[in-house]
Amino acid sequence: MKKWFTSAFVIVCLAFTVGITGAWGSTTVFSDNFDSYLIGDPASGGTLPGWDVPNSLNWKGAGGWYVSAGSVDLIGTGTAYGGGTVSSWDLIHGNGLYIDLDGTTNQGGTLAHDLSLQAGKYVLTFDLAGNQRISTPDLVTIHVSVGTFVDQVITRNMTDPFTTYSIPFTLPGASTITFSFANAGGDNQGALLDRVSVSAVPIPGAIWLLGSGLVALIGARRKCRA
Ligand SMILES: [Ca+2]
Ligand SMILES: [Ca+2]
Ligand SMILES: [Ca+2]
Repeated sequence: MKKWFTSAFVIVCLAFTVGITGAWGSTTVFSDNFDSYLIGDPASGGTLPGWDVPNSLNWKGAGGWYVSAGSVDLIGTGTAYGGGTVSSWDLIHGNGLYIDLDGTTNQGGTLAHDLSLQAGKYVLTFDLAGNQRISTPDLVTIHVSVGTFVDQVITRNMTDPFTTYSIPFTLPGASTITFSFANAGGDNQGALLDRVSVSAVPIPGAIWLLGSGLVALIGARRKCRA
């Protein structure tokens, strides 16, 4: 009888694990790594007069992104600074393009995006790095408007690498949310933002089913002992 329980327990545990793995397979509903935007594209405010190389300083936004306060820069691979080398503004190589959250107007920027979502559980994920240039730390407020606001302040020091952060939130009903990243201060050297995504997290029904399976098994075992 003991053997039967051990085998059954192993099977349930395996199913439980598979169930969790499958159920946790969240669906990405929004994703942007900024790599698709055109450097120097005037349509997105990319080219400033008098600069001798294409650049996207004081980026106006594209792909649904907009700047609601201050300014931000679109920098990274292939960008350059007034006559500098092409890679001079690629502060952390290997990330394509990314955002400097404090543009070139001495006003820390707020970069925002709207998104229409159904009711449910979600997680906002993004990578944030230090400014890589000056020692003053950057404070970034991440704001998600979901009826009741979700705010999180993250501090990044100068040499901090890209680190992934996640902010979960729940939408009680279908609505359009706004998520934004606001860099405090204004010294033209802001925290760096890349790989922003929003994923729907399904409620793992399989866990409940398998959980009740476990309860039943424990009950059966007790019965058997008695
Ligand atoms: Ca990128
Ligand atoms: Ca800047
Ligand atoms: Ca700064």
